[in-house]
Parts: sequence; C-alpha cells; structure tokens
Amino acid sequence: MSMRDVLLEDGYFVQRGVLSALDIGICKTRLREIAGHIDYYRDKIPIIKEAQDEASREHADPLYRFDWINEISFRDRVLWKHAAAHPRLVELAMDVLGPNIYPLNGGGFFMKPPRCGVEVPWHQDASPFDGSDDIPVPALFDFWLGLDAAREDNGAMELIPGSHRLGRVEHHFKGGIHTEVDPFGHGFTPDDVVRVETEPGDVIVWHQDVIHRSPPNVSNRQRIGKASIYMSGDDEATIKRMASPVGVNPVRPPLCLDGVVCELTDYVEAPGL
Ligand SMILES: O=C(O)CCC(=O)C(=O)O
Repeated sequence: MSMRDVLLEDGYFVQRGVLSALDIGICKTRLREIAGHIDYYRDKIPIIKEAQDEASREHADPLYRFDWINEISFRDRVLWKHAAAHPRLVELAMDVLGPNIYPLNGGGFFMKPPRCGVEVPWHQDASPFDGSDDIPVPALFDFWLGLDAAREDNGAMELIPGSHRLGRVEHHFKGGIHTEVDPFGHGFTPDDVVRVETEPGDVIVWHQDVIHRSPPNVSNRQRIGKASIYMSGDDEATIKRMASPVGVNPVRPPLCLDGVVCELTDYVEAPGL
C-alpha cells in the first residue's frame, strides 16, 4: 500500500527520524532568535499567542514565552531550509502529493512551554476543501513534526482514527486556543483515541478530517511541534480560482516543483538576524 492509501484508509501514519539532531538544533536556535525579536514579526505573522501563564511570558528563554507562533517556517529562510522544505520531509510529502507541492496553511510552531503549555482542543484542521461545493476533497499532507520528545505528560498528539470518514464537522469556540469539536458526541469513545508518542524529528501525518488534539504540558519539559498542511500543485491552482477560500495562508511559496525542492526567496527577517 502507498503512503497515500494508508492515509486515506487509516487516517494517519507515523514516519520516524525525518529530521536529524543537527536540523533540530538549528531550528530551535533560529526559533529562539525569532522569539527574542518577536515585536518585529507582530504585523508580519498572523498568529502569535503569548503563553497563558504570566511567569512564562517573562521567562529568560524566549522559547518559553509563547503558546503558538504560526506561519514562520514559510517566512524564515532558515526554518524553511531545515524544517518546512527539508528534503526528507518533501520526499515524504511527494509520496502523497506527487512532484509539485505548495503549503496550504500552518507553517507554525505549537510551543507547549513546561508546566503551562495549554491544551490544543479536539479539532479537524482548517481547509477550504470542505465538500460544500463542487470541488472534490483532495488528499492533503497534513503533518506534525516534533522538535522535542513528546509523551503523555508534555502534550503528545492524540488522534481518532476513522474520524476522517465523518467529513467536516461543525466546530465551536469554547475559550480554547482555537475552535473545537467533541468527538464523543459523534459516535467515538475514549477507547478510540490513539496517543502517538514521538522522538525529536518524528513526523505524524494525518488526514485533514481526522479529529485530533494535544493535552496540556504538565511536565518540566518543553514540547515544540511544527504543524502544516501541504497540497499538490493542482490544488493550488484550484484555490486560485476560488472566490474566498477560508483556512489558507496568504503567502504560499512553492515547496517543490517537478520533484525539485524550492528555495525561499521572499523571506522576512528581523534586523540583526
Ligand atoms: O502541536 C500541537 O500541540 C497541536 C497541533 C495540532 O493540533 C495541529 O497541527 O492541528
């Protein structure tokens, strides 16, 4: 079975060791520099959420000051090279999407600082392909890449395999980090939940309609994860024809064209970086 078939059938798969320890070290150093210069990025990155815990917001290590910094790996050339467009990640994405790949959305990092990183509640990921028009719902490459080891106590991802067969389900805002849905009101039980514990550099790929969440970080260890959805070039062309697609990053430089990884040419960079 191809990775694409596994994704469509099971709703997810896990690929271990996609990023090396060196790549992860480079990404963390860069993310720390960016977090330390965050004011520069405030009007350039659509979602920057400070840690809910006040003490963490003032922490000496800038990595601990945030719950979520979105989109940055599509706007920073170092994070692009060592994470978003890393050749091993793109190779994996090609198994699902073919040789032409664009980012659809995401590109950011859920930071889950120690002891206070918030729950990311049960949800399906944002997508303009919601089956509500005549456009068929495509297979997307919706993934999470861990920069830290993730366990139950620091926010390992939890998924409900099979929930992708529900299609799109209505979400509501209940005060969490974003809108949410209750999977247990849709025929699933806590026994259906799969927790995926990961090592740094592992990647989880799930179907965009799979309901998933991450619990709060109650440990003394941080848990940074990069989340994005990639799509094939055909879907990028479709989006360009849509009147007002929701759930789409405005900036979508190609990641890979004809099987060749692309460089990021239009990046943002704080003075001094
Ligand atoms: O990193 C996390 O904790 C949450 C990620 C997530 O829910 C997503 O990528 O949609």
